[in-house]
Amino acid sequence: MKQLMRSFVVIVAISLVLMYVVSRLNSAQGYSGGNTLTVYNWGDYIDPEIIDEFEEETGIKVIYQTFDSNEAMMTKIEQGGTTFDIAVPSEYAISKMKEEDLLLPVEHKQLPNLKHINPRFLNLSFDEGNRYSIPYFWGTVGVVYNKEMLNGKEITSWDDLWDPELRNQILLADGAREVIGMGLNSLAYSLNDTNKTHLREAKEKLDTLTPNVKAIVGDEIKMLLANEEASVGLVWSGDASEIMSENEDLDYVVPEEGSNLWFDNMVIPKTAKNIEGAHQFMNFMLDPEIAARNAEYVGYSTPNEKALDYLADEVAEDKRFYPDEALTEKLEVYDNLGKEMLSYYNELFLEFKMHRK
Ligand code: SPD
Repeated sequence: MKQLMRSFVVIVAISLVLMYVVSRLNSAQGYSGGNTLTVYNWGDYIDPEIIDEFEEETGIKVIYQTFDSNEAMMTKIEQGGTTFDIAVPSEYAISKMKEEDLLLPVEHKQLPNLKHINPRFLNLSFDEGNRYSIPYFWGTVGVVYNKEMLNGKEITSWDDLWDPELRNQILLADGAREVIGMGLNSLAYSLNDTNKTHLREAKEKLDTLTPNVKAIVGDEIKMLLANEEASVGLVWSGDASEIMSENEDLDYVVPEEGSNLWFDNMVIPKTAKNIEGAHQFMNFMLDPEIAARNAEYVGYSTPNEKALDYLADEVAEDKRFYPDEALTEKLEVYDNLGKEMLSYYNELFLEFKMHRK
């Protein structure tokens, strides 16, 4: 009997050690579950103190990873090596991920703070009924420019960027749809154009912008423009807003020919291990006070109506970053153009990058 008892204790002890080793290995590899939550977000897109507060309040440990394009994010999620509990794709990527069955439905019952979102940002065509995605930030694509460096010259149109006086003065955000989109918009084509002749025309027009392009860069675009390393940048509105608070010579414009209106929403990938934690995280980010502080920190526009009460009036009423519906109706939201067409956009963008070398 004693022998049996001893064997039992040894087996229990070995099992406990094994369970501990497996859980350590899982968290070292970024696997989530139990008391961890793996969040996959754009770079520079959250106030780190908010993550700390979420951890303190819920006892959940956040493993945080970043990406710099929808394409990179989708590839990683499709490959499935690391499992994520939360990701933050843009609208066309959400539509593609839904199509590929990569997302779990969101339980609205677990999100009491969802009521704070302005209905204008709910039930959009890429995710009717918000079955799979919950608004995080929104904005436009436009041009940030340094009024002093341009000697008072204003930028109003995409074509202004082709001015020979801007030689080596333009920084471009590293986004295929944004850059090819600028070429398309400058030719009065749609941002969702799938006509290959139009797309090639847009790429050829972009090639002629090459002498003015100083670099194609990621999040460092903000630091370079704020430090006046270049006078003009093709940026997402939130990046412009952030650097305009650091350099008062900067201004932001959405060119008159038109541009992109985008939405970044939180989703739960199908492979998520901590679905309850994912809902807790979503609801936490939807809290008006948290959403306001997050917007203040990253510079992007919050879809949370109640959060606007916590923001300074000059921020919440700035039409450059909180354009009203009359203005946004003139802008285009990217469609999910399908795998083949998205690859074609990427191919043209790569060719444009090579042309610069
Ligand atoms: N540094 C954070 C950038 C996030 C921008 N998201 C814009 C998506 C446009 N499709």
